[in-house]
Amino acid sequence: MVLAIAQSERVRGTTSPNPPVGCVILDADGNAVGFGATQPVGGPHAEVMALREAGAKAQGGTAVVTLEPCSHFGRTPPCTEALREAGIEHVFHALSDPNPRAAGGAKVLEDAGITVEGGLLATEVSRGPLRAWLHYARTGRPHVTWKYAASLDGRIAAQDGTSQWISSETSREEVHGTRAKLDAIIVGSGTVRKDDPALTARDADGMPLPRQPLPVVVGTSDLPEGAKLQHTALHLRTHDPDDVLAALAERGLVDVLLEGGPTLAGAFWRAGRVDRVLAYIAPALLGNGPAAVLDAGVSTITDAVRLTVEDVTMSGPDLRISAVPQT
Ligand code: AOF
Ligand code: ZN
Repeated sequence: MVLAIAQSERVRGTTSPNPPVGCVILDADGNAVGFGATQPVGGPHAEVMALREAGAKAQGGTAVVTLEPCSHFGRTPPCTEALREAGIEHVFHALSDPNPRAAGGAKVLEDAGITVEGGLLATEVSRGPLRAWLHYARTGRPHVTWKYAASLDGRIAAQDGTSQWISSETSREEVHGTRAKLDAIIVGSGTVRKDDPALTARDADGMPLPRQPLPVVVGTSDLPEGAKLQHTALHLRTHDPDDVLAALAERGLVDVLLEGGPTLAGAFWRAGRVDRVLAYIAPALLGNGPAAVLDAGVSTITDAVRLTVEDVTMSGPDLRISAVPQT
């Protein structure tokens, strides 16, 4: 399953609105003989890709998949049928498929005499490669990660507004890698006026990475003439997070990053539409600068938004914190 998760990770950001699923086929002796991951929409699912590589070696073998194999004719034929035809005798999966159209694969496989076991590394998969899609499948809304870089005292700029560069080069490079695996990046029109961002995913040399998320600008005012995002971004003339998310869901965008600034972040918090926080905290003090969120709807301590930290790691000299709101 660790290898299947690695396959999943490989295609993250290329499969929406479908989930990035990974699959490994073992032959009858337990050797890994086929690896596969979901192809872009309309293309083969992970199981079919892995079975193709395994060929005749799949006979009497085992399939390990991050999601329960689908049982339906969608844009592609059912994976349960492909597994059965290839002579697979055992299936291990991490998570059941929450999509009612595709679910029920485990039962179909068992009825065909194949042994099925679910729940393998379920937490790793549900917090990892399938997190955003699971949220989308359950709520119909894209999964929102709010990302920001701040000083140790929670400021995103100095008193005079200067903000380049709070976080380290290591952290900034890491953010570019993260961007390439996402469907969209959202910023407010205020950030466009102030910072004129390009919102592209670039490598260490500043070259664009092969996959680019859709830049999205939120706000009612026009973008300034000549702004880098003027002709590339989807401009949504609203301030309501739910309008934004509905527009993105309609375009099949599942995994989105909210990047700035503090006014827009506040609107998403007040609407309860932040699903995860990714904070880069630099070991610096800025004192009087603006805070990362402006008005999160908290007026007294009992209203504080409480989060659970999932992960803390160093990113160069900075701290990277991943946290999710408590429900
Ligand atoms: C799998 N393996 O690799 C993926 C699955 O429209 P379709 O035919 O592409 O089906 C999409 C649905 O299939 C999707 O909503 C999800 O329930 C499941 N995705 N299933 O067996 C895969 N990506
Ligand atoms: Zn399938």
